[in-house]
Amino acid sequence: MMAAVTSSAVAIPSFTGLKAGATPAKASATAKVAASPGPRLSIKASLKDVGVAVAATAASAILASNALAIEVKLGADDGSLAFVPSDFSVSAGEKIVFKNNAGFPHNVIFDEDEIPSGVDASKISMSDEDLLNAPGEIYSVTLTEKGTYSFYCSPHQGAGMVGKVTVN
Ligand SMILES: [Cu+2]
Repeated sequence: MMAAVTSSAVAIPSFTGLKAGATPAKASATAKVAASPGPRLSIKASLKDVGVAVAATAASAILASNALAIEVKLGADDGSLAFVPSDFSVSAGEKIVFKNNAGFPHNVIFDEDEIPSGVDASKISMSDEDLLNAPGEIYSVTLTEKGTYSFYCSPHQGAGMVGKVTVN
């Protein structure tokens, strides 16, 4: 189990690192790097994650390397109320596709107090009344400001359906 956790957690930063080299960094994002806790914290957090998220995280990293997008399941395959993966990294400008998987309806709301300053939570979140009801339904968002973003599913926040993405 620990070996699987380590390899999946390392796969994501090394992949995003490759893309960062291929894509010129936006000048506006440069100032944010110093203020950000950086990717190290998120790697440590990922290492603490255990359970069903692990295999799915590795699969998502493979998907991302092919499609320049990361897919996040809404609801785990075992039906538990969770984002899978729940803690991940993307490159600035990489598309994040949230896809209904199990236990819906779900939505995706970014926490206005836990996103980089200057980012408008309402512009990256679904509407609070909007829900993804059908199997396979998706919500896509692209984040361009570097930093750490927390998000949750409003119907299931109390049940622990929360997540975090680090934009590098
Ligand atoms: Cu939900």
